[in-house]
Formats: sequence, structure tokens, C-alpha cells
Amino acid sequence: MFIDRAVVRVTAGTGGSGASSFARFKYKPKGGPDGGDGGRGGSVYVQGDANLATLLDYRYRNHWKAERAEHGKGKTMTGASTPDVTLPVPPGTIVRDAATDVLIGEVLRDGDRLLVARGGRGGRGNARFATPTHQAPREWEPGEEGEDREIELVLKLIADVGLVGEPNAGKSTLLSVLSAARPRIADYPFTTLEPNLGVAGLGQGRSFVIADIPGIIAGAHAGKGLGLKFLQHVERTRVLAFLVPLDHPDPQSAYGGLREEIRLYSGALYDKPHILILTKRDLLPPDADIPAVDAPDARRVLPVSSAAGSGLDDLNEELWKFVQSEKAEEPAGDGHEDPADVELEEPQYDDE
Ligand SMILES: Nc1nc2c(ncn2[C@@H]2O[C@H](COP(=O)(O)OP(=O)(O)OP(=O)(O)O)[C@@H](O)[C@H]2O)c(=O)[nH]1
Ligand SMILES: [Mg+2]
Repeated sequence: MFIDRAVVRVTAGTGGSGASSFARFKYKPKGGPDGGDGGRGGSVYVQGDANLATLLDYRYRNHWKAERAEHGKGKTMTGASTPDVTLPVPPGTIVRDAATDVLIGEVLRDGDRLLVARGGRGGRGNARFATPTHQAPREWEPGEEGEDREIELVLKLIADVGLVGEPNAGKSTLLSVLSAARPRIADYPFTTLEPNLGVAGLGQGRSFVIADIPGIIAGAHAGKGLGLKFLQHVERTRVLAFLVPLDHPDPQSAYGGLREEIRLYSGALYDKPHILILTKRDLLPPDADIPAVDAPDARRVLPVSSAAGSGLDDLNEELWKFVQSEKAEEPAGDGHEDPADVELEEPQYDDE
């Protein structure tokens, strides 16, 4: 799972100070106290914004500050308050105090608003201190300091596409040619023991997150092999891609077997939209027909070769469109952590 993380400093506005002033009239030089209150300093909020997918912006701007409010004035005029400052974040962002690690809150939906630095109250002017026995007070209060702290923003990115296949189907290899991830690849089963993630980029900000999981064998739904635990990882991806290698003696039964394992594990996972990728196309003679695999529920069946680099552009485009169409179906602001739509720096992955 990608963890996108940023630490930013947030500084709320300090309140304006109260004024100490006395009314002056032409014939009455010393009127009553009329010093107004200071304004309230702006607060800083973190707010969910469904148009954002990552915390990338916070790598470039890491101090957010609201202005100090105006001081109070004579004639009991209150100083102007300053506007609040809002940091937009993708829904699914967790906010902590960076110094203490204490959870401040979570922004789960579009529009959710979380106070992260409270603006200072304005100080009272001397007009407020007048009492029957204290008619000419000079006292005034300074504005309260705005809160100032460092907060940590953490976003868990869930993969868009989950790769499902038998051991050695070429899942990790496919991930390595579609993304910058460098998972371990070997010609023995169960090379992958932990899920790997990578970001596939098509340029122009078009990208999606792929999860490569350990191989699925018969009985995986019941915990055989490494399957069960990792099927949980693909439960939350948007779409699935089933991988069947073209050197398999019976691609049709390989596909059927994978579908059956998924069905036994969870009906919801079985119903998740999917495509079928026929891998290792280079292992067939160039003039050989691609074996027909009957996959009525699959959106597409695409032959590729990670080794020869064939079919990968088509696959990328297909997966991108597939993910976009699934995104469009999702209710807005449902709290689904939105994967990257921008290039991330270095993807994190497990290579052991
Ligand atoms: N000829 C050929 N070999 C491939 C291709 N893709 C993967 N392989 C080989 O197939 C073997 C298994 O590849 P992996 O990517 O490790 O397979 P996997 O599905 O991740 O396997 P597990 O992690 O064990 O489930 C390796 O020896 C790869 O080099 C391909 O397109 N063509
Ligand atoms: Mg693997």
C-alpha cells in the first residue's frame, strides 16, 4: 500500500488587541471609555476535496498561515477579523499532530472540515472594563496568540487494479514493465510473498495504481498457499486483472480455476469488473493462433508479452479507461481513498 505523507506547519492568526481610548467631544474633553475589541484571527482548516488524489502539493508548500487580526479602535470599533485558511486534501486523509503523534482527526469525505489551528480571540477594549465604580478604565487586553503547530497528513492509496493469477503467471513481471516498481521476479512459484504496488503512467497526468499479489492456487479461498490473506488486498481495488500465461497447458481451465477461487472467497470480489490478460505471448510461435479463452464476464481479453514488450500500450490504455469508467460509477465523496492521478516520486514496494 502506498503511504503518501506530508508534514506542514499551520499557523493561525493572532487576535487583534483591544483599544484603550476615551471619547472626546468639543465641550467635554474627557468622555467615557470607547476602546473597541480586537478582531478574531483566522483559523486554519483541513478540508476534503474530491478533485485531489495525492498530497503532492504539500511537498512544495509547507507553511500555511492565517493573518493577524486588526486591533480595536476608538468609538468602540471592533478590529476586522482575518479570513480562515483552508488546506485542501484528498478524502481519506488522516491528520496528526506531528510533535505528539496525537490524532487530530480524519477527513473522509469531500467537504469534511477539520480545525487544525485555532485563531486567537480578539482582546477586549477598555470600553468593556467600565463599571459604575470604575468609570474611566484604561485596561485593555492583548489579542490571543493563534495556534501554531506542525501537522502530519497521511493518505493511504488503494490500488486501482489488482493482478490475480497462479504462481509464475508473470504478475510481478507485468508490474515491473508497467511501472517503476522493481518487485522480485523468479521462475519458481511464490516468489511474491507480500503485495507490491506500482504506479502505471501514461503521461499527461494519467496514471493508476497496480497491486501485484502472491499467486493464487486451488484452495486459496480456504487459506491454502498464500492466497487468502492477499485476496483481502484486492478486495478494495477498483478492478481486477486475471493473468493466464499462454504456455499454460489449458488456459481455459486456468482462468476458470481462478474465477472459482475468487467466487468461493467472496461474491463481491467475484462480481468486481475484470479483464483477462494472456501473458507470455512470446512463448507461442509468432504465427500460432492465440488460444481462444471463453470469458463472457471479462471486459476484454488481451494477449501481452512483458518479455518482448508487446501489447503493453494497448493494455495500459485499456486499464486506464477501465479504471476511469469505474471511477465515474462511484458515488462522489464516498470516502474511497482515491489513488494517484499524478506521478508520485519513487513508488514504495517490498522486494523481499
Ligand atoms: N517468456 C516470458 N517469460 C515471462 C514473461 N513474464 C514473466 N515471465 C517469467 O515467468 C516467471 C515468473 O514470473 P513472475 O513475474 O515472478 O511471476 P508471478 O506471477 O509474479 O509469480 P509469483 O510471485 O510466484 O506468484 C519468471 O521466470 C519470469 O521471467 C513473459 O512475458 N515472457
Ligand atoms: Mg510475483
